[in-house]
Amino acid sequence: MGTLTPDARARWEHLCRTLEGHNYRYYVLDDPDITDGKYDLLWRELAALETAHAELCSPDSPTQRVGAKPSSGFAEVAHSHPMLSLANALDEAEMRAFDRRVSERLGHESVEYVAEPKLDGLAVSLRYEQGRLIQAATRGDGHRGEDITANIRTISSVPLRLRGDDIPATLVVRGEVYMPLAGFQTLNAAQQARGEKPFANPRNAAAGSLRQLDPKISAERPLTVCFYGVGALSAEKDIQQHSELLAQLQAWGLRVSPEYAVLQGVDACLQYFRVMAARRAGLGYDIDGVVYKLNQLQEQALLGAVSRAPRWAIAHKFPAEEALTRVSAIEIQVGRTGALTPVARLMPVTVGGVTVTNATLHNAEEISRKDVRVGDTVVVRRAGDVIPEVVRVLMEQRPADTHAFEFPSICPVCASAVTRVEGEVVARCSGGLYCPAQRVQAIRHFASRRAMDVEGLGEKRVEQLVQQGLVHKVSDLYGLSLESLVKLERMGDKSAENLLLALEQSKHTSFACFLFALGIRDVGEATARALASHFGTLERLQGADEEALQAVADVGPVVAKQIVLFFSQAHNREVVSALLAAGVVWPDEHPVDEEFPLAGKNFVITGSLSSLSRQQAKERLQALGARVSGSVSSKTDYLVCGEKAGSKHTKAEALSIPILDESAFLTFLQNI
Ligand code: 5U1
Repeated sequence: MGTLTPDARARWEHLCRTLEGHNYRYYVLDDPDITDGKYDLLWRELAALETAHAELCSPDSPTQRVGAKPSSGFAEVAHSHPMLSLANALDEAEMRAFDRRVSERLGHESVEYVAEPKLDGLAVSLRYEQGRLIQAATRGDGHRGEDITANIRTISSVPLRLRGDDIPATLVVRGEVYMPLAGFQTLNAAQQARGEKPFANPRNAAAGSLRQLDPKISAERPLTVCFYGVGALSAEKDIQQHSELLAQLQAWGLRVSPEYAVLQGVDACLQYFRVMAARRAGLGYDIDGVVYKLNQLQEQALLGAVSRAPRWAIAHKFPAEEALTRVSAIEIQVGRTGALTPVARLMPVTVGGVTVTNATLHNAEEISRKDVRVGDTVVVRRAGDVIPEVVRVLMEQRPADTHAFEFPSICPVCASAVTRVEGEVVARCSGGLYCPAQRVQAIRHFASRRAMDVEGLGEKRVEQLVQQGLVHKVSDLYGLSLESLVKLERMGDKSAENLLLALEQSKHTSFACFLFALGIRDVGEATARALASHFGTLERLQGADEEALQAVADVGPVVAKQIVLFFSQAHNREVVSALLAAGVVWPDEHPVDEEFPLAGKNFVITGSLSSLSRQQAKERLQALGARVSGSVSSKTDYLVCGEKAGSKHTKAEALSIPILDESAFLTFLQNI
């Protein structure tokens, strides 16, 4: 190894900068100014210098995209700011309705939007600190994703360092990783040549490529990325518009869609949609619609978000793809809550690049309205990730010997009576946890990733445990022994040990995951989180009556009733006690109340504040345990009101909610 001369270091620096510059022109600007051959020469010179002088090696060097070693799994990453999803508009009327809601809320005649194609890939979040890529994560459940940093670093269009001299201290940038069609076709040809299964579509290929434990495999896959927003941006920059933000991301070296456009009003949006639909087949990558966002960031902040999606953005989806096939059987599935869902088993058919063999028929009413029968030729449709559905029957092709489907009056799994509550379309098995199908689904739900996260408890395994009588209720999982497990078919010593280990590990959970895992009717993840942060402890939650429960922002009368009903039933209380006795624990939601003096309090912030931004005010309140939401309701405890407050002020007055102007708010914070 030679001595490192100042000249060699300077040459190394120069080569790194030059190659970064060429990467930027090629991947971000789509305007290369050097041939591939010349680029290769520079790259090799850099690699040779680094081989000769190991001390030059830096993780940010353009040669270092494929260096990481395979790992044994993906670590979990908590998103500092939730990764939201998008509400959908499925046709022009829904798009116009969205625009009307936005215009009314803002009090504007015509709204300015930014439009861009909706890429059919995987959402990712990248964190840059002092301009360096330090972490990349998948969306996961929006709050926690998987650490895919090593794989993301192999994507050439992802800068390892941001460009320019006005780089933010922190930038969390959000975008979509996808596989262009040309790369997808080459990859599939290579898969087939090796005798391996081809990927069904570019999205699956991109997902499979990102989830490789060996980054060298990801590096060989033709992935690219496009960024469309930020999760966090330290406050040095004064950016007022989403279009400015996109231009700034591009200037920092982050690829944004070359198709984005600023549009005035809904008609311009619909015209953009029509143009994109016409251009879709020739774009060279899959898109499934168009995304519109309010251009003014202040207006985005004013509208806020509901549950998982912002009110200031929408995805206008292209119509779903359809195909014809034959129904070979109609079966009934029994879900976790006993709901009976009729499912059509179909002759395999490809719809939008995916083979479909089952489609939902939703419920008894739907099946009789559409009159779907075994032997019928039907139109099936799939749109995005949703379960395929039977749209209609081609009556003219119906064979002579078909029979109308008779919806069962007893559960096909446990023979309990099927009941239907007045006014509800869903028919349910009345067997409760006596019904093995409900038990299997309840246990599957309990063990699922977003609940207790027990690896290795798939549907087949749970069915086996239930059938063999080893598990009757979720708490029995923690009583499983090695001896009983190894007696099961297809269960080796190693798998049994792994399952016991996974069960042991799952005991360390969070209060919210535990609540979600219990499978209380109507308590989804968001509600479980809201309950956990509001009540802090299981004792307080169990002791809450319907009125106290309704003080939680996500909880209305129906959900409150379900929660009270759940904890009033002796068998549920026994399961909860057994789980705690088995060692299920979670860290305190509010370790010391003095640290979270505003826990359980709901705030809304409106108007513009002069001494701090609304975001800063929100963060201060959240740090004190408060919940900050976007709209005033009877559950709001305080309205913080800056200059030019509008309808929220009026509504808060009407509901007699305490209103804090800026100076009262600052005094309030000081006195806490
Ligand atoms: N192009 C684009 N895709 N996409 C997906 N923009 C965009 N924005 C998103 C998502 C989930 O979310 C933000 C509006 C929160």
